[in-house]
Amino acid sequence: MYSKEFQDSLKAVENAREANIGYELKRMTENEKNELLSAYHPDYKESEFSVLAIGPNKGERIPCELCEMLQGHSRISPEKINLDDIKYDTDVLIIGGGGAGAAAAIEADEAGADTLIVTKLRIGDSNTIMAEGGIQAADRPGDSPVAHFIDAFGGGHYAAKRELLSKLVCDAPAAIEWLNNLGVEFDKEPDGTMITVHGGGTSRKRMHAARDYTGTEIMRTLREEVLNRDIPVVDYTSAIELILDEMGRAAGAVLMNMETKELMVARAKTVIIATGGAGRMHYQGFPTSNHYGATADGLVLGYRAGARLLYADTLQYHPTGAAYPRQILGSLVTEKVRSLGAKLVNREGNVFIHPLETRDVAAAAIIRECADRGMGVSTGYGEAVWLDTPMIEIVGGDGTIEKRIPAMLRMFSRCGIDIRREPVLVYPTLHYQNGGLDINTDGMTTDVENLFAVGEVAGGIHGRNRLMGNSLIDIVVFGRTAGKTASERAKKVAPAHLTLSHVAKFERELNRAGIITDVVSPKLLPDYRRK
Ligand code: MEZ
Repeated sequence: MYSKEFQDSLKAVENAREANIGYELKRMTENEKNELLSAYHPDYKESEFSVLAIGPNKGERIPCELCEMLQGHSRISPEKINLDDIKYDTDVLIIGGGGAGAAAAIEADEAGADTLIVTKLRIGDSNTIMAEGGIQAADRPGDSPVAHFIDAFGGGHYAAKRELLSKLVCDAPAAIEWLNNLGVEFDKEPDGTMITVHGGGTSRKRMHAARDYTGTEIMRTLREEVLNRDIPVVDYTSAIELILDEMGRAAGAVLMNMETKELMVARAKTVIIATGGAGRMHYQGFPTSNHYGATADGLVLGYRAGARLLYADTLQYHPTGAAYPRQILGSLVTEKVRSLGAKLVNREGNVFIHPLETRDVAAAAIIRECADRGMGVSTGYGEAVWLDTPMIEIVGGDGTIEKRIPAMLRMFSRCGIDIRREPVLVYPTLHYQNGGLDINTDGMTTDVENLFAVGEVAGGIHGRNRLMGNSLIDIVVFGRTAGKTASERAKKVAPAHLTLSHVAKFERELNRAGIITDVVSPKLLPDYRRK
């Protein structure tokens, strides 16, 4: 039941609603945004960062929790692994069964390579299925890849690797067509035209969607295609270390059965890391919108094998994580809610930020509203602001919520909240890893030959902040490219001598740097047991 404070605040929001719908808050200037970010965005909280003492990014600042993982001990003693005892032998080994891994597998298979997916949970358990609001592609009249590039480059603070972003926006329309042909049920007008809306930071309506379960629908389709093609998938099996050949090229992985802990060797001619993000690291204590397995594994595997990270110090806090009630704390309240007309308002019912500012800016504005201005609503376990969802039905007409965002309606109605009539409480939630392994336009890591990284584990495509809908498109564009290239390269790789010497070398570096730790990595799963 709502407290007196809640009820007073709710009344204020209701009373201000009509006026707020017509109220157009100006967009912030570049300077205003920078000031806001440096004062309130978690990426700028210096006490939460450490400096790496070893490895390819030695000397760089990264989140303390990630630093611990990257400088942790291996799960294996390399000398105890018999690399001649090969359990799986394949051309292309794909680590991770989310959207990027599945897209890569389909293209590798299409190109004729023997392909194997290993995944520590089940195929489809991934952040892909957690993405709700949409997928971007400039394929409508009046839009262009150039406009898409400009929006994403600015939104990412001009830090994206231009060649990667350029590939993303140029290949996006074909990727949508590919998904459509595979059977993704995009929202369409009766004449078949795709319905598109704005997302934060977009200058054109280029967000395609399948209601508000876009990622789930895309994953459903990709998963079916993988299974229809009989591409082998080994579930509940994690990769815990990469294997290299004597030339330092990726050549397989040490796998671990998640239940029995049995260790196995997979030999491959090329390896694609598609392990996703890191929300379950709960950086700075934030809740997360991520799936259960998002624990930065791919960063650890790649880093130990010598692959450099790019922008590992920047994370995305989605502005609208559910803040109430507690059982859905941190769950995603899709940005599409704001695309459809809902505004963010404070405890007094005042609009304090343009609803479609980029995510980092909107998140920082919410944190400021709660931390500094005393304008948050106390939930009993934190502070939050309102997202005034009933505005959607006023702007779009009765039935809009049920038609366009049924998953949101269902999530809150299970908690006794009808978002058509009541606003919801939100606060930033850890949503996306902006940085990751440094790659080229083929999706291959810049430092380790024949090692590819696709999806959230890769860095540089979006710069230091990502726009909504650009990760669902990146998993398809770069997943497909990596699958094709990995398959081509696999044709030219002769079987070589396998080694884990990089793991032993990393352990020596830990010692030399005087790092004493009992952390073992990759983490694989979060630990929520009470200590
Ligand atoms: O790209 C995303 O992160 C996404 C679609 C999320 C959302 O708000 O729905």
